[in-house]
Amino acid sequence: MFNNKELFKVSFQEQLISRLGKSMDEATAGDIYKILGSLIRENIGRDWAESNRISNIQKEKQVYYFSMEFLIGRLLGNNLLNLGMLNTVREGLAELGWDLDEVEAQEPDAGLGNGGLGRLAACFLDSLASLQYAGHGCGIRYKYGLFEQKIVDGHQVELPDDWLQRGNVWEERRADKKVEVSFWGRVEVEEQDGKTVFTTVNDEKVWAVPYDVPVIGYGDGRVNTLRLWSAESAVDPVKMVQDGQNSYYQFLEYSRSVESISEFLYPDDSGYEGKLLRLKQQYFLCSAGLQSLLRTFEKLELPYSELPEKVSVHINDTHPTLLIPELMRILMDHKGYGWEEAWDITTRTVSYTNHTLLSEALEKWPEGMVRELLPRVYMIIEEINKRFCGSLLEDGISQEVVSQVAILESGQVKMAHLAIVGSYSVNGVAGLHTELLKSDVMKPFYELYPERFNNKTNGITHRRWLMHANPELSSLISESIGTSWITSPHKLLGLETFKDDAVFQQKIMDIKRNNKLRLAEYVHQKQGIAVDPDSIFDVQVKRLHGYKRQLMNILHVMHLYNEIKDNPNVERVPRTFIFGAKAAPGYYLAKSIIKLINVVADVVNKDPQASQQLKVLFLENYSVSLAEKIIPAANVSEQISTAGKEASGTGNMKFMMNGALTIGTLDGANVEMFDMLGNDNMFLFGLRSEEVLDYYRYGGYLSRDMYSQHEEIRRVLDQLISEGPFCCHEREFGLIRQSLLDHNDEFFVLRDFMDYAAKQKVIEQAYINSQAWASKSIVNIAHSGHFSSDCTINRYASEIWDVAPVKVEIY
Ligand code: 26V
Repeated sequence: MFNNKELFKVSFQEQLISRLGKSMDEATAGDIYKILGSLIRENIGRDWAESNRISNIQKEKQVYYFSMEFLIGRLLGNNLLNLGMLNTVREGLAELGWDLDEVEAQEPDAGLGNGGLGRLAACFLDSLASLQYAGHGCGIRYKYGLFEQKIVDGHQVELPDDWLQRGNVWEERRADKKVEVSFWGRVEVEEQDGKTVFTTVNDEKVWAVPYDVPVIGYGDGRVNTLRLWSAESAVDPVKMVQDGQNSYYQFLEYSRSVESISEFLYPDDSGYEGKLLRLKQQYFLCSAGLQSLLRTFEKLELPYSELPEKVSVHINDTHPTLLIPELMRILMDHKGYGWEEAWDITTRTVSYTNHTLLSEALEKWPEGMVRELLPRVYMIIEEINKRFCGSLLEDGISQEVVSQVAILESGQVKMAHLAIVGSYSVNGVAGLHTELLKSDVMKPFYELYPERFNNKTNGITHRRWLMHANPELSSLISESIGTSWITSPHKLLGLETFKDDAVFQQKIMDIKRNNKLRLAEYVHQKQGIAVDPDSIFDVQVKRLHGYKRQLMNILHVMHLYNEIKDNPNVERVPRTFIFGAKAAPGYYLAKSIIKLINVVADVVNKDPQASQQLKVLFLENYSVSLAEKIIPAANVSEQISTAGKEASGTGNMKFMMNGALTIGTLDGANVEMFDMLGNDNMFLFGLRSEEVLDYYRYGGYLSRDMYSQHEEIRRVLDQLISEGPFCCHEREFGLIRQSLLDHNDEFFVLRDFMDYAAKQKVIEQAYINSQAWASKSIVNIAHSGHFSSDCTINRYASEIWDVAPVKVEIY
């Protein structure tokens, strides 16, 4: 039906009448979206069922990717693309008087994630299904996703993201598959027939109800499942109230507390302390997800010793680590296995990805909190710790090392330690990150279990980030090298032969300009600011964090402003600096940096002289759908984190794939980009990670020296607090200044500033030679196939999970 335009138009109009009782001229964009969504759901129903059935009959190994975050964004356009129906639907709708882009914009973003980690999970789901792996997502159906950001008077204000308000066309509530999850209570230990039996009494039970979202692969018919769990009250209100002891008000309180479990996504906060509700969320996901996958496994009627051959459970960071003691609990308390056997099964089933080197981001929970909320799980963690430490001491490992690696230490449960001890694979997300895990952050563990550690450099799905976000570029690529790159993204390398082809270069430049025009139009409509499409679009979009150094970028903009004011007649290439970033609600310094960006933007954009050569934009509410608009329009990609701090970065890959050139440090996956691109095609600057580490270890850096040695630095730092163009926000900007001067500039902003400014000058010169620039841009696109998440997922599949693609034939 979707392959034939006329048929599509007829069934579309029929559905509109039968479901909504409306004709085409009465329908709103929201109606069109809803009908289109439900048509797709109907259309894939058979494939979805068939994928599940085939999985069951063929008894193939299943991968379950557990993540507290899936930052999916919108699904309509990508689903149509993967089903091969995008063009038919676009044309059909156009003939019915509707623009598909406008219809797509009706869909709220599913913002169930903070940033890189959550978006990675979403890209992985797309690749798993497109490569025909039986790999499913397991997460939480938060009622509220990551907050919506408004900028009011230059400040960030957070609003709730009520994304489900108008329903969700993609999800299917599966009440028949609900499971019970239990909290609190007390563990009773009894001896029965020579066996110790553990029973938790007086616990509080909640229902976990799954909502299934189909994950539609590109091309050949596999539809996997993203199962999102929602918490519902598990007691019968009539019974509870009739029981007498529990009043109506107690019932309401209980039901509210249950529903709060899946109420909202926690923002990734640098000053975050373990919150009870977050721990509840984590256990809720682990327990519900495990029970559900074990139910499926049990249909195979195999002994649990074969679980690792049939199931791979992957944990996205340590957030789902409670899965390890939970699986032990189920195997021992419910399936009758002894400790050794249960431990063997568990550690052969679970694998773990680390996503951060920042010590403050390594999860720890107060022991008392875990003990009270999850008494039986806590006993198991204690036993894992006791056996682990005991065996190390037996092997002659020193007490000092043992306390470094212990799971329970100083009244805390260290989740990364539990994850490493309880899994068979630990991976970092870029080469440098993995090396730093091995040599620094997780060194004692690497010495104990070297074979467990491996690298899997992150990736991004080229279907969303190139084909869907940049259709013109995709068409040009297919016209030039054929379409095989779509299923074999490394074939983008074929573009390199066009790097000196003037006609091709011109086409690349035209496409970029069109994308810039589209973004300019969006900006004009949102903010009323006119931007010059021939200026360099220089973009930094990502979460706001000290180590990502948006501060260095905006200080540099202030410096450029000063230069223009000093020498207004010097000719410069006009630049538009574009920022997009959410700061965690409790991260004061990050929020002050947002304010600074907005103040600078206001001053620069309103200055009749400077605004000819310089514009600054802060785009509100950075999200997946906004990223899809911004990234294809970028000329320069800012990847400027302090070396050794960004585990990988994935924005860097998205920009590269869309032909932007990177100014960056040798950090995260930038290192691997540089290995492929070299100095000709990437702009490198700043300290190397070893230098940064040396400074941390041995000292030797005084930020005040930078202030006294460099007039340019002194001037912008003083402008933060003095009368002058950017005045007067002394209190807020004073703190920014203090972080640089009084707290010795933790992220080496001033240390790298001059080198950064110099590289920016090189960029300006390079941009003037537009053909050479286009040529570099082509080289970037050509090499970006390496960063397709298809390549990453193939490596996870063969090197960690030991699974192969399974073709689903639909008859
Ligand atoms: C921590 C917390 C703590 C409190 C509650 C919510 C929350 C959510 C997330 C996190 C940890 C975030 C770690 C993270 O996002 N790492 C990023 O992972 C990307 C994918 O691997 C990678 O590209 C980025 O470099 C890395 O910063």
